[in-house]
Amino acid sequence: MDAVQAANSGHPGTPMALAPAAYVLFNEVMNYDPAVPNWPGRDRFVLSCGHASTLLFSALHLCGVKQLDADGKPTDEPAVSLESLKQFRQLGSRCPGHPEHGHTSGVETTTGPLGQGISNSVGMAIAAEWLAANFNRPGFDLFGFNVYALCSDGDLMEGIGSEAASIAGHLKLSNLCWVYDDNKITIEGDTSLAFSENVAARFASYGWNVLEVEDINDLDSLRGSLGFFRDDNEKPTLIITHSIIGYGSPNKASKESAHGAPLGEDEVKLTKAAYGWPEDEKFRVPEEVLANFAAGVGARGSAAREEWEAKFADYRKQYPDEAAQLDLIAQGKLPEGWDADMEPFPADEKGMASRVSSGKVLNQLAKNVPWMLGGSADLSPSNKSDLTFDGAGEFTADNRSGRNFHFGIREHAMGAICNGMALCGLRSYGATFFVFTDYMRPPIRLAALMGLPVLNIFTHDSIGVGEDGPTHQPIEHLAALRSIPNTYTFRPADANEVSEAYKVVAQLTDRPASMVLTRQNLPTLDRTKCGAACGVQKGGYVLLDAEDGKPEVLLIATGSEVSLCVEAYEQLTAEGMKVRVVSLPCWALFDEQDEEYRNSVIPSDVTKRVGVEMGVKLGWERYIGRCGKFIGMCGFGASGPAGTLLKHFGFTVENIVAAAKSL
Ligand SMILES: Cc1ncc(C[n+]2csc(CCOP(=O)(O)OP(=O)(O)O)c2C)c(N)n1
Ligand SMILES: [Mg+2]
Repeated sequence: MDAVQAANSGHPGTPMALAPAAYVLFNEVMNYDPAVPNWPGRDRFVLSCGHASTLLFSALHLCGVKQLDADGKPTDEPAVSLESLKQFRQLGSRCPGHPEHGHTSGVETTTGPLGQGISNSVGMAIAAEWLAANFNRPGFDLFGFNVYALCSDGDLMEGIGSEAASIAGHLKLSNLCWVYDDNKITIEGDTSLAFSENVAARFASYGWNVLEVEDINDLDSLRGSLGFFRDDNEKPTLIITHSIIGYGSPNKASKESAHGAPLGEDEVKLTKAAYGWPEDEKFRVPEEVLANFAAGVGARGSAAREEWEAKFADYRKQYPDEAAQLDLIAQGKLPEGWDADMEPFPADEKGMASRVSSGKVLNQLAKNVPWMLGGSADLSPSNKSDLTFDGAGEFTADNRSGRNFHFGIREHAMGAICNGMALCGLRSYGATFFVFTDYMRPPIRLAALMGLPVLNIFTHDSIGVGEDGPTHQPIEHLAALRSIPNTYTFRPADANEVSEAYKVVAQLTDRPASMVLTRQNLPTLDRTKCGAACGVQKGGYVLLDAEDGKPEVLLIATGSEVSLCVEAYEQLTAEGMKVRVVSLPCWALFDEQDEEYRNSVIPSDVTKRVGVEMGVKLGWERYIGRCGKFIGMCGFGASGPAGTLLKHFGFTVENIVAAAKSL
């Protein structure tokens, strides 16, 4: 109440109502050591209703969670001091409007967009199971942590919440517990305005245990339900709790006005009086409260963590290789020899689709990075995203050690589940058709915001899809993906560019990346004649150049259009024009290079430029300049054979040649 009032902005009602659940979870139930909030064996807590952020910040404060330094080492500094709480929602405060992972230690994931947190929690529960299956040994139960999420009506109304719950039930993730705050209120008023389904029956049909706590203030009932969850090994558990938003506020309790606005100074006083609390004292935290948390979560957590560490020290002696792998996972590093199998592809005029080379390279890489795992939203035969080497296996309800996932046709949840897996140190990837990035933009954005190195494999990247038609042909998607800050979007031109792009992606620690790949074949360029594919590591490079290195015209392209430019180059060069072809597979990476390099690839004094990409022009202006020509898409595609479509929309060598000559 005080933090929201001081900020004159925020959401007081839900934190007030859910305090009992946070208290029981943190202080009595969770295996969690506030002194080492990144201990790998800890239970995870996700506040999916991120608007109730002061609840999490207060819990972290009361538990005495320590802030981690940049290397992940705990410091003496509290993650959330009382001073930070007083600075709620102010610039630079550890208590921002919504919980931000990486900013405030103890915040396991960034939440606020409803439905994302609970879906991340599914990925975390999967990670717990996968780590246990692959790293636990007899007598060494290092992993087996539980994942708890607090969620609200909005979380369960959002489609992504249903997708995530459905797959969690299917996979029988019995280490997953959602506590649902059924408070019958959202921003516009009573939930009956828009939400009348039987949530309990819905979750039962998903294959969840469903328990009910009539009054969230009934701690024994909460304890009993959480105890049931911990004893059950069959299914995920939903605990439906009933709470009153703004509980304790004489005039605002149970009203939608308690959701998203400060109670007001007078009402805060009245509420404190109702609780028997000194009315005029703000941010009051009695010593005995801190002592209670220290004796609860503090003592229990440090004992559990120390026991785990002692066990891990023994494990290290008996299983040094596994322990070394776990060290790498915790540090976000790659094992030695991760790129040992990544061989160059020989030149080949017929070549292969970049989805096919991606499948090969993914397998070469994943073979040597044992914690690289993922799958597709029911399109793996098309996405070529399966790991096919011996021992890769499938992750199912009966086999937790497998590395191939069947996310089902649930792109949105797939993205968020991959984020949850990455938050536990796994190198996760998800695959689908490029056009369906629209179904998973929110988790891509959150991965970027959190700096998670999640990989997206997107195939069928253009009108080159052909007969499936405009519903399946991405047009604005490259521009849309590139517009997300802190992401790398690669659209490689041939198999060797694919391989080089994967090398960059594998080494990422602080951002997600997308591979945008073709369905149709692409020639594998002859690198004895072209610039080396390792130029991909700079985002863009000179592929072919004028003989004297002083071109009069630049042909700039990405992906499948690069080989068209190569043909146009040959024609134009034969006709005596001085041409350079620039392959620009990753704009963001290219833009990070110094001015000298960028100018050496796209010289500022060569203003005759042609850009070619089967997408919208948006963004191309900065590479082709004001005088440049763009051959791209101005509207939607069409259904027809790919070759016909390419001609129809102007993606031909003749058209590129003509554009170059017209400048
Ligand atoms: C995806 C998404 N849509 C909309 C919002 C804006 N928003 C914040 S809270 C909320 C609904 C509040 O109702 P509920 O989820 O029941 O939370 P309560 O007020 O009960 O805590 C909405 C629509 C959001 N945060 N995320
Ligand atoms: Mg609600």
